[in-house]
Amino acid sequence: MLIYANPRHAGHSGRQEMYRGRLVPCHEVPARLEHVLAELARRPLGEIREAPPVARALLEAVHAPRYLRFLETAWQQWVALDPANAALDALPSVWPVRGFRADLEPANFAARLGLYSFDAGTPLTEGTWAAAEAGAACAAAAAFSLAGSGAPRAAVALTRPPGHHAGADFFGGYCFVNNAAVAAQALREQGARRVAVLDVDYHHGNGTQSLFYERADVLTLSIHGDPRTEYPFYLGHADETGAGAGLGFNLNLPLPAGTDFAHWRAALATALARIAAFAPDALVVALGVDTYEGDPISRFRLASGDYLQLGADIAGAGLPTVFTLEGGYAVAAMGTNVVNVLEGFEA
Ligand code: SP5
Ligand code: ZN
Repeated sequence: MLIYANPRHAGHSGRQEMYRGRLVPCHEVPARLEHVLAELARRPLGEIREAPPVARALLEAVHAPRYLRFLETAWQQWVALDPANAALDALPSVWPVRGFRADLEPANFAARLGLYSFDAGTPLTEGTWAAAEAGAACAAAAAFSLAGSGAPRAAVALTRPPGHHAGADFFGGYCFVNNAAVAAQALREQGARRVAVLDVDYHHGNGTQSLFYERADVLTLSIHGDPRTEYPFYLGHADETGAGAGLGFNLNLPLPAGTDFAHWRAALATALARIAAFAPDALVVALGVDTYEGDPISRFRLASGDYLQLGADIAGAGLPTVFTLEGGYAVAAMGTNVVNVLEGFEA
């Protein structure tokens, strides 16, 4: 398999996220990806490459242009408010909920930060845009690498920050640019007639679901902690099945906190059966390993060895596959768990 690494990822390094009235250290840290790279050095699975720049038109096929323009210059605007802000992260604290105007872009920076976000857990830092854009470039390059004769069966985008919570015009859940959606859109644009996006992160992929909710050419599926108790709460329920032309092309498989691999794997079998019926030309896997039993913010009970089977089950779909990297916060186990999925896929 081909692996695309993001050379800019470490520039995105948040200090603190809001949790229960306190600012606590960020869970989504650069060391996560360094552990994956270290494990890939121990267990090589393929050539590791850098990606060429991502086309703006591809980003704009996924995200609103005004959102991308905001993200590009948000850090500079934040520091312009007060030079002392350079030592702080930008964290939103005000949002336009039901009944407010979301069509207007406020002049006030804090108001724009809130307009384009949905939580106070996702700090925007000096290197956030560069990291997110370079991560999307990895996702696009991974998708494009699967075309043509002699193409590999699978390509991996080592994306950081993650992407699956980001929607057309909002960031949140540690995500800014939806890398899995960029990969799916790139696959469509290079000729795949139908693409499935399977999200195995502990948290529902609300951004990916919302981006494709009214489309029949991209089937979205997510296996995740039940949003009645788990983040992101407001989306990811079983009765969300798509709308308009996309009706029937979204499948949510929420599972209770405490779910072990045997029960998780049964949900995966349901998802894979739906994918087989859809008969896509390619698959995108939004690969979070926060389903791990040791994850500090999640409550499934997958063991490190289970990820080998998970990868093998996904390989059983028999499809050209792009992996994007999503969550996983047991930092020291991150390399083992991610590389186990990829090794299981290859076996
Ligand atoms: C990509 C991804 O996995 N995003 C997850 C975002 C979760 N944000 C909410 C985290 C709540 C933190 N709870 C801390 C519990 C400490 N015991
Ligand atoms: Zn997650």
